[in-house]
Amino acid sequence: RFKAVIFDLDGVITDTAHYHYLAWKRLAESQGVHFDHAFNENLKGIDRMGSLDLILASSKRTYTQEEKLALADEKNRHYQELIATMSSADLLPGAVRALDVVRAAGLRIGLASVSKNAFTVLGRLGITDKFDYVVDAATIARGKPDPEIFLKAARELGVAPEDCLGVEDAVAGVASIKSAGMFALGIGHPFVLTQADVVITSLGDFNLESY
Ligand code: B16
Ligand code: MG
Repeated sequence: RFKAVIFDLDGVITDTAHYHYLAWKRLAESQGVHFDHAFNENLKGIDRMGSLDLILASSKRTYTQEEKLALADEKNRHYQELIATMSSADLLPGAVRALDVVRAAGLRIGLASVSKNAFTVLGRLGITDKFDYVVDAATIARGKPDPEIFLKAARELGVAPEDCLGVEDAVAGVASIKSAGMFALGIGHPFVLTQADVVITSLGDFNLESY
């Protein structure tokens, strides 16, 4: 019944969430801010400057815009070091099979990641050519939970939002899909992704016919 499937990248196709965690942890601790996995959950799907603001809200001092940009840059350089050695071994279980099932069913395939490193990560994973359209995060004004990124993907794929299935692991991402008027498939836990229409543990359980 769908005409397109639009995937999130981090946490759905590959576990870059762990690399973001390591890079943010080092940055936060350099500013005297405690950082753990629970806090990292709040950052999933949130863009770079938005994530930095959430971290610095726990700092004792205030920061100028220039200082913030420098810190965001520092985090990104560390993140890029971490992802430089990624390969197809970093694909999450079921990811390639899900992409191939969608392709075989004749549906369009999009990628809606707010990460400005998404093209690099797709290249390292070796799956760039599996997508009909990849949103360039640099062209998006409002990050998730705003619907902009999923709506842009649908428009570029030439498919109406109600004919799209969105796949997301983050609370903010599922909210973005739902406010775009799409069907939301959550990857994770139903207690966390309460807004999703269906939640599965990983793409290993992806079954296009059942949504
Ligand atoms: P970058 P997604 C998001 O990607 C991540 O979930 C989030 O943790 C990260 O801060 C954001 O990308 C920005 O990434 O610093 O590389 O531009 O989940 O939308 O694929
Ligand atoms: Mg994600």
